[in-house]
Amino acid sequence: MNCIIIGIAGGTGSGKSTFTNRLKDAFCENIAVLYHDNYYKRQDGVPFEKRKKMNYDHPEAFETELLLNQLAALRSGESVECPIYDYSKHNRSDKFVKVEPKKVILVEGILVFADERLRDMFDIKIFVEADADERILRRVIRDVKDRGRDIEGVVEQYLTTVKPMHYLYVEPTKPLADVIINSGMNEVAFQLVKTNIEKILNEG
Ligand code: UZR
Ligand code: MG
Repeated sequence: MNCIIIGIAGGTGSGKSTFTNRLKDAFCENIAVLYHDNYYKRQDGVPFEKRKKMNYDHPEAFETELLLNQLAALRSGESVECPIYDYSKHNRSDKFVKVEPKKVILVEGILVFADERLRDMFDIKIFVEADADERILRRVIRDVKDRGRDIEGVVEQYLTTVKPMHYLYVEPTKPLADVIINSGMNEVAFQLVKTNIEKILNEG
């Protein structure tokens, strides 16, 4: 199947999931969306207290091979069963979601440009940028409200892994992007990308 794969990367809390989900809401069943976060490696044998302290901001934390295989399957017209991650457990859940092949596929995640194989699959690479202070503020609120964390834990995790890994692995992928968007809440950028996807979908 002739499809366009769009990679959406950016630091934690930059608004890339918000941006991606708005596109998903705008196009519903007409596009497919894969989240790299759902492909964090299974950690079934690791106790919860240890899982809590693991480095999830390193490219090795992901089972990127599975994402690559599923993207290739979608591209050849097959549907796939995508894993679903559970942040409150720091582990993959036992649930799956069926994703059907579509003409436009979005792939979102902090490190989707850090893997050359993945990068090579993208026809369009979008990096969502936001200042570090805004990102951490958003992250604190989100992790406490939606991901079952406490403030002390979020701050410790941010300082020990999230921040250093951001500068080692996420930020250096910014120059690899075709487009850099100034925050995922940017309405003008959203409309530009949306119009572009509409054009691709209407091209028969
Ligand atoms: P976004 N993450 C967790 O906190 N726990 C997990 O079990 C798996 C992932 C975090 C991860 C990364 N970091 O910064 C973030 N840590 O999820 C990526 N530590 O998600 O881009 O939505 O912020
Ligand atoms: Mg996100």
